[in-house]
Amino acid sequence: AWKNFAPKPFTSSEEFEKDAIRHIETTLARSMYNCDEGAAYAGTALAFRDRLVIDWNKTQQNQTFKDPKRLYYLSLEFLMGRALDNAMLNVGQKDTATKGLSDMGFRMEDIIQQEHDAALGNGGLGRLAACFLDSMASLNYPAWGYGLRYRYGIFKQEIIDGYQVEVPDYWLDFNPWEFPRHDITVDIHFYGHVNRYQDDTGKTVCQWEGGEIVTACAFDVPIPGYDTSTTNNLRLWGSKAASGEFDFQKFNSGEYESSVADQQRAETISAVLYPNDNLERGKELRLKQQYFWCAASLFDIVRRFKKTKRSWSDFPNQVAIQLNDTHPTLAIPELLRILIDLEGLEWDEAWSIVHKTFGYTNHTVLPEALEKWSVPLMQHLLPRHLQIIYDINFQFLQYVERNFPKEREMLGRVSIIEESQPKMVRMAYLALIGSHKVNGVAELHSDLIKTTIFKDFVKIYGPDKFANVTNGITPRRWLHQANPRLSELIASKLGGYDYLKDLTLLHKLESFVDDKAFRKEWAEIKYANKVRLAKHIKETTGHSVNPSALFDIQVKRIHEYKRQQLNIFGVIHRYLAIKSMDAEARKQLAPRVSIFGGKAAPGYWMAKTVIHLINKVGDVINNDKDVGDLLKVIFIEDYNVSKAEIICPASDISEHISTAGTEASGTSNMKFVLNGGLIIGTCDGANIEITREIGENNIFLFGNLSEDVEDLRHGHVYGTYQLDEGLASVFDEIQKGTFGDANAFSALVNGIVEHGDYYLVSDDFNSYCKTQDLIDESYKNQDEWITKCITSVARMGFFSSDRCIDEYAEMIWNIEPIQPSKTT
Ligand code: 26Q
Repeated sequence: AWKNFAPKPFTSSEEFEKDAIRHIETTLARSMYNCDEGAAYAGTALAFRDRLVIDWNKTQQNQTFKDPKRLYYLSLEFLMGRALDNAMLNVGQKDTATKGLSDMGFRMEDIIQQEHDAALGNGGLGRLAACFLDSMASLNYPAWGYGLRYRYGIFKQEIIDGYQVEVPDYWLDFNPWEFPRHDITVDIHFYGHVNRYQDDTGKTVCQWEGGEIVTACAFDVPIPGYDTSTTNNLRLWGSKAASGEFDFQKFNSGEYESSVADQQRAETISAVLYPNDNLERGKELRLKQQYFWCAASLFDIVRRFKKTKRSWSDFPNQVAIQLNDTHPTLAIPELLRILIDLEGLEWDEAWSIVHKTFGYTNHTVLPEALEKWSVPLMQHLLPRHLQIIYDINFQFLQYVERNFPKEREMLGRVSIIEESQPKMVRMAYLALIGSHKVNGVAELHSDLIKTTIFKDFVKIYGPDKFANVTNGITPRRWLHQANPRLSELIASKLGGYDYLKDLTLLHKLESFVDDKAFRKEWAEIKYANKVRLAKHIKETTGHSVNPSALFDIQVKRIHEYKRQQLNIFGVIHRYLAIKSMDAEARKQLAPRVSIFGGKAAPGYWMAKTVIHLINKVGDVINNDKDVGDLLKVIFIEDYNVSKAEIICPASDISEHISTAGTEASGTSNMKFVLNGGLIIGTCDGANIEITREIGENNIFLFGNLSEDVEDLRHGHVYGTYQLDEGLASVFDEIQKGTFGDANAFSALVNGIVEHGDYYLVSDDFNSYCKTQDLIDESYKNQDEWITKCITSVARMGFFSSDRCIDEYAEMIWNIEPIQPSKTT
């Protein structure tokens, strides 16, 4: 029997110090004489990591032993942010470490901030995957994440002269949270050709030959759960050159340079995250990333299954795979290829296994975001997979033809292959056909996919193939860690922190809504959070903002459909109103700070123009003595997860103002309300369900409804277009050159005035401005305002990602939690 050398919980701050210092001196080989904050961070992280790793090993052992059905979450993005605070929360003993660090002359907040964000994602979809991992571990589900280990995450954004400049995000200098598994590798095949022949028994066999091999190497990241020892695994694949005979030959024959070039080409696959959010571009390297990661993950999953010596028909009873959007759709033909070409199963048998295994989550109805890949590219890169896709399509179309003999025109519409020039593979159709369930991410969105992009498929498969799972967020990071004082205040009223595990317990807060002392503390905490953000703004932009002003925040990726342009036009409108007021009228105004943040995809010119306009408008308004504190416009550079943790607790109002029917769900809306801010928003995505939960008196809704959007757009193009008067005055001001060269913004203005106003900015402008005025009035009555905030928080329990994961587990994955092992 092995002796148990597992590190015990720290019994004192001295013991923590001893451990941290040992790591600094031995693991990092650094002297304590020049221990800076970076070293203190490393020592702290490694000391906690030691504890984490023990639970991780035990969890994996326990899961191997019990061998339950597991869930594999395939996502090209995991937007994890920082890990240390979360590790301390889940391991426990943050207080002990805080004391220890303080004895060493450091403040815990500063040490936490030393960590580089793990930014392997663009926005909502990637952050959702990270919240899901947190919930799956916290609820003891046997679940793994599979992703790519990008060397460069989402770029860092700098604002120079009002323009976005992209800087590479090299984040792997020191990453104590990943464990390279040099022994876990998979060889991945690209290019080549398919050799089809008959074997001895007369059976047709396909062999994929030639081409090139790249090796996938596993890097594992522990995912600790809250208040449980369950620690799940996130496996990220890095690419490197295959070390086969071939390369040695090259090396020996003196082709050193070309063998190094091969090496670099292989490493390119996992080099960089594509920075597009809700936009697809058919780049070969992106398709290579997708296949590389799907093939490595499936090989790993199948290898694990095969160790248990079960029969193949048991596969869907042991394995559930969730596809986070269409990015991992190649996993479907890949599993078929493994079962048919490598394991010798018949088509029907293989197909039945495959479609019971997969579930597909759709995150968008925007046509420009639906993934399509050209058939010639697919033929070149993945010849065998293209054949399999054609086979799937053939079987599927036969089925449709048999069942709907009178609707032959439907065949072209639902075919996986779009008959364009060149032909294209429609990935969403492939994902849907290859899965047993398709889900949207909020009620409206799940309804919309059934009536728009997947309408024919509802007819073909019936409505039961479709489901809704409204998104959620983890309350551990987005309440407890981001807003520790609010979390503590809530715990003091609810008698502990159980609500962090069952967020619906928040409802008990409603009985304290009239409690004077509670309300006072609530207001003080919001103020303190605004001071914290004001400090950040001062340090990063040089601007001083008044923490007593109304903080109005819109932070998210910059996209026309999210309508940051509506917001900034509204700001200009407000500015013009202030300029035309007399001193008396100005005194009546509630001072406001309009805060923006978010990245534009580097190639998205219109989005970059919006950033430029926001900054130029800020330059003018912030320096206008007439306006003073009444209005400030701030653009926070490089919005990311760790900044969101400072920003979300500091809002009075946040903006979720997408054109109705375009934002699938949104999740920052949930983060802001959970932190005691109110929302101005459209009837879109999860805003609708937030309204239903918190009550319509507690949210500021405006604008046209999703069912009217189509007619309005049609009217713009075929009717006589009427620009909103208020918006016209804003455009006049821009045209005058008030915010610099008007030409710089002409595309933005013309898109609305001349090119059909696709996102209905003008249609919603008046309603938006009036609603903002309503907010001013409402904010003046601080008593009522705080009541709204407390009531809203009390009713946000539904939006925990724990609820969300339980719904997936029951409705889609058919998996159960397993008890963590008790042995020490
Ligand atoms: C596709 C092909 C090629 C390159 C990039 C992409 C790509 C990358 C990222 C396409 C889409 C994305 C990201 C989409 C996304 O974040 N969607 C958001 O998902 C959230 C979680 O469900 C929702 O809350 C948001 O409403 C939705 O916009």
